[in-house]
Order: sequence, then C-alpha cells, then structure tokens
Amino acid sequence: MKKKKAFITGIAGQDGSYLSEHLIDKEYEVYGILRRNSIVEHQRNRIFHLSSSVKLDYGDMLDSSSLERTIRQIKPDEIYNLAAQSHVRISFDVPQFTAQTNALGVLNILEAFRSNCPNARFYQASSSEMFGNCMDEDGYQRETTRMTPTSPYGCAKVFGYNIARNYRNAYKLFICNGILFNHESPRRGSNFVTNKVVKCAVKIKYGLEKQLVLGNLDAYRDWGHAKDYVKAMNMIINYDKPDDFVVATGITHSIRELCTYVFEKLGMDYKDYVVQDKRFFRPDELKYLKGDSSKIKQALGWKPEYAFETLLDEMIQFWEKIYSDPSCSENRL
Ligand code: F7E
Repeated sequence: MKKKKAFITGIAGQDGSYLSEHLIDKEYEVYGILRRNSIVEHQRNRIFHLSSSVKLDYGDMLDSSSLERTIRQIKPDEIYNLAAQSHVRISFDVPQFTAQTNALGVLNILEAFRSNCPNARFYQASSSEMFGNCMDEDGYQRETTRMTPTSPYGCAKVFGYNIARNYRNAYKLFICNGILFNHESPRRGSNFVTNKVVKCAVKIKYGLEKQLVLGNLDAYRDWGHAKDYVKAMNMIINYDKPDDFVVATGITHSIRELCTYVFEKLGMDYKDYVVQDKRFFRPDELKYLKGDSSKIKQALGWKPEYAFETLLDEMIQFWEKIYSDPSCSENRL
C-alpha cells in the first residue's frame, strides 16, 4: 500500500518531534521544513535520532516561495502547521514578528496548500491562549467559549484560527483546528515555566544553582503531555469531517502548585529557593485555563495517558539523569 505523506512545519520543535515519531510508527513518510539558524548544531537536537527517517528542507513561514515549492514537490496527504513564535511573554517583545509568523504565516501556507494540493488535509495548531480571560460559567473553556486574547501571541493565533475556518467554508477545503491547552515534556524549551522549574530545581538539588527566579506564581494552567497531544492532532486530521476540537486534561494547577510538587519530589521546600522578578511578569496575564475536551473524547475517543504528576515525574527523571552525573556539563546536552 502507498504510504501516506505528512508535511510538518515546526518539525524541529517539541510537538514536531513527537508528531514525527508518532507518524513514522504509523508508517507515514514524514517531511518537514527547518528555519535557517546560525548555530546549525542546535537546529535538529530534538529530531536528530530521526535523521534517517524524516526528509528535511529549509523553509520559512514568511517565505511563501519556500512553502509553495516544498508543497508542490511533496504533494502531501496531510499538512500539520505547527510552526510559530510560541513564547507568549516574548510575543510582547517581538509583536510584529509574532504576528507575521503566527498570523500571516498561516495565510501563506493555506495559499500554498490551496493552489498545489487542495485535496490534502490541513491541521492548524490553535491555542488555548486565544481564549484570554474568558471562560464559561462552569469555569471551563471549550470550542464555543468567546475569544478575548491577552497577548500578541494570542491575537495572532485567533487570526490563524479564523482564517483556517474561513478557508474551510469558502473553498470547501479539509481544514481543522486543534485548540491545544499547554502541553509539556522533557523536550519543552527551558524558558517555558514547567521545564524552567524542573530543570532549575534539579540543579539546586545538585548544588549547581542557588535560586529560581520566576514571574507570576498565581496563574493557573491545564498542563498535559505533548506525546498525548500529538496523537490528538493525527486523530483530528483523520476525522470524517473537518472540525475544531479542544485538547486538554480538564485539570488545572497554579504555578505555585507546580513548584510545590516539583520541589517536594526532590526533598525541598520551594519557598526556600523561589524568588519573583518583574521581568518574568507579562504586561497582561491570562489568569486561568481549564479545558473541556468532551467533544474530542466523544467524537474520536481521545484520552490522555499522562496526568500532571506523571508528566512532571518524567521531566524530573530526565533532568536528574543529566545533573546527577558530576562529569556532565550543559554543553554536552
Ligand atoms: O507560562 C507563568 C506565566 O510560558 C505559563 C505556549 O506553549 O501554552 C504556552 O503558553 C504560566 C504563565 O506558557 C514564569 O505568567 C511564571 O501564566 O510556560 P508558559 P504559556 O504562556 O501558558 C499555550 C497554550 C501556547 O499556545 C503557547 O505557545 O507561567 N510564569 N513565571 C512563567 N512563565 C515563564 N515562561 N517563565 C517564568 O519565569
């Protein structure tokens, strides 16, 4: 049987790497684009082990010609648009770059898809950040919750979500949105709060760091494992009809609770080490996220395998393995 072809933007990121592994296991041919980076060694860290199984080209969401060319050559069956400037606080520092990549970039790739392989299926990585501080009366965000984003990142993602829906309706294309809540793993960039807390707490335990500097400890997030969430992406794109789905665990914790759990696991009290600094606060904060994923559970049978605790345990184990070895230097990661 002919193998399905998947094309992934953002393939070198946390989600791109887990999605590639999942699709390779499912016998897909996997293609992706990488953005040029001055430190070439860092570009493929997360997908280095997949080098012989994924086909990579240089490309950029802001360079329509690269998107057109790769899509024309590959003629994929499924397109996963995961590329983004994904850091919410940094989106306040580089709002225009964020809007160009996360909003106009979506339009660029939709156009390349529409002109070169309109029979393919398209997945857009939408985000719970689009909801901002809106929630339903029962305290959950779901597919029908109003969107009032509180960051340039969230505003750009709302555009991406809406233009995806507009192209689906206007041109009858198979386009779907996964509205994913926070999802983490040992592969998460260490300037996102989960990995920042876990990595630094482990370093403190081994005497390699003295304190952990954070921003707001009282925001709440619904954290799942990226491995569970990439499976949802593949289920969503293979559904009978193009539709939009919230992907979340339905359980929320504050950053303070995250710190408490991680430091306690390592035999410490977070209050002895955590300090706060204005530079890690956001000009406008999204205070509370808790997603209702009943729709994807009912329609597609998705359910997460990891809980908050097992996710963090895996991350702690990952960093402990590295820092418990005295000969380990960060340069060797
Ligand atoms: O922040 C608070 C911060 O940067 C989580 C992205 O994947 O999920 C992610 O966005 C919370 C916020 O993720 C620090 O204020 C406190 O309340 O890990 P984060 P995020 O902003 O929720 C959504 C769904 C996406 O789509 C995004 O792409 O933690 N916080 N102190 C801190 N956050 C960071 N990064 N660093 C701190 O020192």
